[in-house]
Amino acid sequence: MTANGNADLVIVANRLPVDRVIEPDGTPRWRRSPGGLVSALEPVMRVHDGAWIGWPGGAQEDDDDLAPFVEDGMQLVPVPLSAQEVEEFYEGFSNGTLWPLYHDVVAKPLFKREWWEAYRKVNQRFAERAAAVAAPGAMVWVHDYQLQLVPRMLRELRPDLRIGFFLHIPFPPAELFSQLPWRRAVLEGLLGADIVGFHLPGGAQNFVRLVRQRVGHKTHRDLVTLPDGRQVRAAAYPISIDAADFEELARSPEVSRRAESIRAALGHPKRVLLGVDRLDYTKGIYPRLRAYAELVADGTFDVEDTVFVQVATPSRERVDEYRRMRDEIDMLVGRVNGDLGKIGHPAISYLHSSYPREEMAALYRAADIMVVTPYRDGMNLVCKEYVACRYDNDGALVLSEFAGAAHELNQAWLVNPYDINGMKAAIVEAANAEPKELTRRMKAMRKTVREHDVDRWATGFLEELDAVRPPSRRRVRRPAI
Ligand code: GDG
Repeated sequence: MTANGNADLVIVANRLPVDRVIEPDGTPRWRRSPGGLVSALEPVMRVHDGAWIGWPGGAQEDDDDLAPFVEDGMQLVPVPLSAQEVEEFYEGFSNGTLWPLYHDVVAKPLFKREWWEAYRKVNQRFAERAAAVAAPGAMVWVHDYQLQLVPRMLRELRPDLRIGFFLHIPFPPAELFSQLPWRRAVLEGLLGADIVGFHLPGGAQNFVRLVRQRVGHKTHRDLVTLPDGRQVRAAAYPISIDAADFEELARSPEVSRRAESIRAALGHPKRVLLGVDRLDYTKGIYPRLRAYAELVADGTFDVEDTVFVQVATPSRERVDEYRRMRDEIDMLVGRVNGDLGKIGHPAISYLHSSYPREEMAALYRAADIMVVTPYRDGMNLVCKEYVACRYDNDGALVLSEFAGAAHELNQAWLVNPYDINGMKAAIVEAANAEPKELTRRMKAMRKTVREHDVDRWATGFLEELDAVRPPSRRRVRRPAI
């Protein structure tokens, strides 16, 4: 159906919603990788005869097995990357340049010209795939920092399309963004879209200001007017989770039993603190564990009745900065447990592993205090998942003010992750809060998460994109894929 250009809605994202797995007998097969984005978009994809374009993961040198295919009613279009492109486009420019630059330069971004060239080339490939599958006048929704040049490239190929872009990470202030040698090309890439979406109004404002300063276009509030009269809107669309689905999972007898067995395995402690993050230097795992260790060392918490469970999901392990950080955290956990743990009672139960969704829900159910302390985070879904799972209106959330989610979940104990004493005080306050106080805060946060779920996010964005006046249908060039 859609491989010949019939898709009314095209999602363009770095990854496909499936992973390529090789069976023991050597046959490759596709396995669904469930995530918030795909479950939010699945219903609209079906209604719209949708297609999803993305990298299947891994390196595809001479692979001829990557033709578009249909899975669960969705047309999936793999974009292959060579080993060199994985290194230069994905690990290099996306995760070694843009990721740290957009997260407050928490780590030093590397600016390498060959990485930029790979980024341009791969973005062009994504744009060509999208141009080939989109129906005339279709909506195309491009996602995230890996694909910022796609909107412009795609508009050049298909001026008839309505193009939306959403950035899942923060958009930095002009002072930081301006370090990027290719800043103007990135801004112009994004301006190919009709709507450029961010988590927070601050991101949209940073973008509009940069467009005015660096590209010289006219701007008024959230609107940019291009020389040809076309208008681009920059606005905030805070992402969320499928709250009802998470709550249902948390209420299931299996998850409840598993939550109890987690607490039993921890020795029935009085108090369980929990951290769940991709092992990423932006997530503030180190200062959080340090703050906790100091509270154990000074006797505020006793390892006999309190434990901190930290799940750190392996991530981007081939990028140097991630390897260094993993070593630092390994050392910290080893030292803290060596100095402060007792037989059968480590201060920190550290798990460098990834788990099924059911296990995540059980961990959220088992935890009295969820500690989420990124130095900078576009939104942070983990804290919303915790809130969705606390259907008894209990449990405390300690949340960094530098996570996008802090703008919505302001009944959490908000902390500055750079202020260790401040974090310690907030954790102690949360640990000693009266049940009534916990209920008051959790009830309010649950209302927010329930009312602003991922479906509302996706539908809200797409309705606005749908309302964009279809541009003229001159020059419809559709490259073959
Ligand atoms: C980016 C932005 C923004 C983690 N470990 C496991 C697992 N997870 C799931 C969590 C959560 C998701 O991964 C992580 O989402 P976050 O939002 O916390 O963080 P990023 O991965 O950095 O996401 C972020 C997001 O995009 C969306 O726009 O909020 O700011 O950085 O859903 O539950 N899930 C399973 N096993 C694990 O071990 N099943």
